Amino acid sequence: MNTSLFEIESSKPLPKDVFGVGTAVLSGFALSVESELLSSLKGIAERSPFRNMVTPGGFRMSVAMTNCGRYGWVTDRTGYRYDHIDPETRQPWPDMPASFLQLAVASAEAAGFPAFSPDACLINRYEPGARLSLHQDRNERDFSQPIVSVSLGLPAMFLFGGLERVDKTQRIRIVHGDVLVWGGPARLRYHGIAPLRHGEHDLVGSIRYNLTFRNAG
Ligand code: MD3
Ligand code: FE
Repeated sequence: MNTSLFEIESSKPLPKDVFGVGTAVLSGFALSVESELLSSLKGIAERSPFRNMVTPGGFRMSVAMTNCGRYGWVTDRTGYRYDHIDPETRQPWPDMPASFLQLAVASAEAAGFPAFSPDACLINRYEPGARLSLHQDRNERDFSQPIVSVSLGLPAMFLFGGLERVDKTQRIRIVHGDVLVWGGPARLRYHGIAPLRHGEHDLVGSIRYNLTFRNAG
């Protein structure tokens, strides 16, 4: 068990609900475990490499993805789904590393979701210019479970809308080590990432990674 995570948790009041009920921005919450996360990530990508998936509409995504855990999120011409098998390797996705699981559960708990049980971790890799257009995450079975997002590497502009696509969006800059939690009434809010700006991160290089932990069911 990594104690520094809990030192952070108990020593600082956490700014919650900045985007409304069910949201929490835990600034720097992942910093104390950054090297464990990055080395685990390397091991995952060796077994299930990052790839640019194709949307049902036929577009190649600018964000490259892989997964770990019991389920992985995939998209192809037939649609979006969670699958136990990586379609590229035809093997199960790599196990979720203990460092990932521990951070995800501690983050959800700090945000007021003590029963989070992630069985899927989608890993997004952004190169400069890559973006994720406004969408909802609704392929999971149980919307009472939150989503936990961990950002590593280059900063990003996060777009956060409402329950309808047309609702106005707020933006915040998220940086290396930030953890965001979305649950309850925020669980189905639209969100996205603006095109990644060029830059260089000391530890990660010219890349942004995002780990999103979910209970896919
Ligand atoms: C708000 N990823 O993988 S994480 C995704 O930074 C995704 O790569 C973005 O959106 C990224 O689906 C944003 C933050 C996030 C994730 C899920 C949410 C915010 C959310 C679900 C509901 C509301
Ligand atoms: Fe999403």
